[in-house]
Amino acid sequence: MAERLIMDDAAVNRALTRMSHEILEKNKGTKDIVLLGVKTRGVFLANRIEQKIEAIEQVQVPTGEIDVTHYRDDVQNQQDAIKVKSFNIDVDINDKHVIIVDDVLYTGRTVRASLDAILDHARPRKISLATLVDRGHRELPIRADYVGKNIPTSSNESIVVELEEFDKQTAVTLN
Ligand code: 3GP
Ligand code: 5GP
Ligand code: MG
Repeated sequence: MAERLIMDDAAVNRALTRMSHEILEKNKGTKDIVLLGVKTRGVFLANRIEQKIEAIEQVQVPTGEIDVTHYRDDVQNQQDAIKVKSFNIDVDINDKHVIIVDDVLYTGRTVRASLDAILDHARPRKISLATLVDRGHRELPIRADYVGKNIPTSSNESIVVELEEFDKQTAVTLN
């Protein structure tokens, strides 16, 4: 199947700038906000949003990362020991407004796993979701509060997200 460029570097940057403004507008500033990036690329996106918010508001929003590999309901051998080990949030999220940041939202199972991981260990006041791409096909009642771009896909297509912090360039392509 032919590759199709959906967002170039500038488009990704603009989308993240808009999402940062939306976060600030909807929450009337940065109070109590904590950004949690879902490994791998969600972590870099959360860092980019943190930097944009700092440029706009001169406030550093606490930003951490979350690895939900062992919380996914389609992963076998989920032992509690592994669950505890995989929870590695180094910021205090109790009574905070946690914004989960991920690259692609698809079935919603990763977000469900993130909610599970977070709520097993803390009680945030509120949890929201930001995603660079929403490709549809939800299997759970989950939606994003902040979306970079809605990209309708068929199940056999895949969205490739590249970020220059991790890949050789920044781009979103449909394969
Ligand atoms: P990420 O670590 O940036 O999220 O899930 C591991 C990687 O595989 C992800 O990188 C994601 O980009 C890529 N990927 C591509 N298609 C899929 C898919 O359908 N499901 C999952 N879980 N990951 C996918
Ligand atoms: P979900 O759990 O919602 O089905 O999928 C979300 C997670 O799987 C995201 O963290 C994302 O990295 C990955 N994912 C699912 N579909 C795709 C896709 O088409 N492209 C990419 N890059 N990642 C995907
Ligand atoms: Mg991801």
